[in-house]
Amino acid sequence: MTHSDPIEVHPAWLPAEAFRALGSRRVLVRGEGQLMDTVAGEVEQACARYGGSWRRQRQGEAGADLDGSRYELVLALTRAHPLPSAAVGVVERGTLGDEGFALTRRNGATAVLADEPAGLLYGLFHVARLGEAAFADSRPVERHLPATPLRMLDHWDNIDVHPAMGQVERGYSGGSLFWDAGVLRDDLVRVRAYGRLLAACGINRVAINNVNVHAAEAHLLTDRLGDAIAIADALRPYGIRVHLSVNFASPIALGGLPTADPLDAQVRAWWEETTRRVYESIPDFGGYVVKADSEGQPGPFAYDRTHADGANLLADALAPFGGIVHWRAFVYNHRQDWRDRSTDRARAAYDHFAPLDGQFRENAILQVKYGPMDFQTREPVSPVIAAMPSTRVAVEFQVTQEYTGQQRHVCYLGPLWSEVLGFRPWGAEESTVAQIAAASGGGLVAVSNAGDDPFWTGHPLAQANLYAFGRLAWDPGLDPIAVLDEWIDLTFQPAAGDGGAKLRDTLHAMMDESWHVYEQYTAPLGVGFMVRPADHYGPSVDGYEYTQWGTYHFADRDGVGVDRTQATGTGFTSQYPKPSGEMYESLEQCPDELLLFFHHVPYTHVLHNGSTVIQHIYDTHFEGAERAAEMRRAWEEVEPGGLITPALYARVRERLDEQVRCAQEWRDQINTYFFRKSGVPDERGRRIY
Ligand code: GCW
Repeated sequence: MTHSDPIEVHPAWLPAEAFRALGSRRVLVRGEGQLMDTVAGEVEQACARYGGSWRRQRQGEAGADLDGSRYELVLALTRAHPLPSAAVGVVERGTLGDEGFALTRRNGATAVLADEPAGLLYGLFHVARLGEAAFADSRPVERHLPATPLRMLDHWDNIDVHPAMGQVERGYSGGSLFWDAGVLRDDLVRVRAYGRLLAACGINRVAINNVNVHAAEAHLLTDRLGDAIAIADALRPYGIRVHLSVNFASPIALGGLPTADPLDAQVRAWWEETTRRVYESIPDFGGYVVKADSEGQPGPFAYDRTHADGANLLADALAPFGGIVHWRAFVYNHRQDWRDRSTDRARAAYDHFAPLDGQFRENAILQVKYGPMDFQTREPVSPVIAAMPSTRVAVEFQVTQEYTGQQRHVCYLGPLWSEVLGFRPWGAEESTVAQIAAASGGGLVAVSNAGDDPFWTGHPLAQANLYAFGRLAWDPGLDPIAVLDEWIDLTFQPAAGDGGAKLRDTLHAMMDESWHVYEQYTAPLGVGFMVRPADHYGPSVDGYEYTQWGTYHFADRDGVGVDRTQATGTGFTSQYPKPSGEMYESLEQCPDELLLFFHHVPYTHVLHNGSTVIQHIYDTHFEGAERAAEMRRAWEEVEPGGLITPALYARVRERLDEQVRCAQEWRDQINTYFFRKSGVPDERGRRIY
């Protein structure tokens, strides 16, 4: 692959250079199975390129040349027999689980051990991440186990180009990796490469089609199952299992039944038989994802049944095969009357689902968006996460930047996710969101941002978000800035050397706080939205104010914000346990960044940071737009070369122009709007229109 041709697919965080260190060593690979073949294939390629040598040892095969001491890197299953000497006594067999691995270095050899092949695959990519450091000094035994076995991406890809939503709903990276205008792509090489990238950051499941399941897509379950089979075949070598989003009304649409009632015997039989056929062709099929009774999608309400009835129907069909149903909690009234101040969209998921705790089958997972509204730049953690102790709960993030700049703006989301994952609803001594999701057996899910764009993600720097989601799903305790560093070093490998230090500093300067910068120039203090309706890009302060969608800010001449308190508002704060509920209820304790999510306050209200709300709005908007301009200045100083190809440089540059323009537009519309509403001038006399 040349790096100057703009239509070449960008290698993202797996350029050949990432394998230089291991590819120039003597490597022994020990173990059988499809994933071991993948590991061996990776090692073979790397050694062919960088002059190393490698040997695959088969089960039971012995010989002088197989003594581990001849090798600088040994990748072996703990059940390997005989175990290469470098790997003897490193870990006790059976303690690393299905996906974990152990790594150590002693007597000049690095050993990676795993109980199962998937663990060695993750171990191999870990060695790539370490680069030369994997072969320097000695290392005590490190054990790496994922926090949760469920680390999943949802694609919102359509088979047919949807008239309003296009090939990929909320996709900003070109077309779908899987389908092109109604047909499965004939060449799935890119899908395999995608699986490789995902495995290298720790993802192990992908739902391939949009949760809004339209007519053609519903057929993936039956007569278009071939598409899913082909995609599963392309992803399987990297340990990734395929899931399908299904339409709840499928028994009617596909099965010709008069009903989709979850308690109807024929409906149950239809799902059982359909599911059995899926497993006949895809034995490692992951399961179903369902958006039901939400934004027009069919669901159990049509038959006076509950969401638990709906989810359990599918769970029962999947159970004999070890499959899972992900049932989404994104359910709310999208035909609200803006005049009605008692209905609060933020309350909806909890109101619908909390009473159903304990009613879901063991293989049903409730998939909850991280915030109560909809992937805003700033939201409190959804109260549903702490409200369902007897339910498996998965937390859902959005890697695709629907509300965070649509991959035209630099917005590194690692810090947002890390904050959510580390939040403790019951207070300082209690579980974090990440622990709740893992302990409940729910795991983490995110909407993918990848497409057929040559850079995968539209904005090349948005690759970091995909990488970071995988890494945080594997280990939610990682520092998101350290994860960014990993991504920089892998993607722009020469940056790891001296010449790259400046590039790394530049990327950190642009990206570390980019989420915060984006927050500064968009909707203030957690109030959310203020985006252009429909496409959700760019400012439109009142765009949603008088609509049916339930996303209001209630600004008038005196103040702004949504009163969600128990005392005087919608009572949403009562959905939280102590102490988080009390913190949000109290005007004094509520964190500034969420103030307008929970309270309606006068413009003169003084924040913890000492500023009034109105002055804070002006200050953050001037500052945010200025910091976006600084990002562009920083990038202008980067010199294309090495892995910063001219095409990549130009793509980032062009997007920064748009970010700077759009940030100024946000600044001016927001500042002007609030100046006109409040009549309060900027203390610093800056230009407001
Ligand atoms: O964020 C909203 C999007 C919809 C999406 C929905 C969902 C797939 O605007 O496009 O539909 O969320 O999560 O289901």
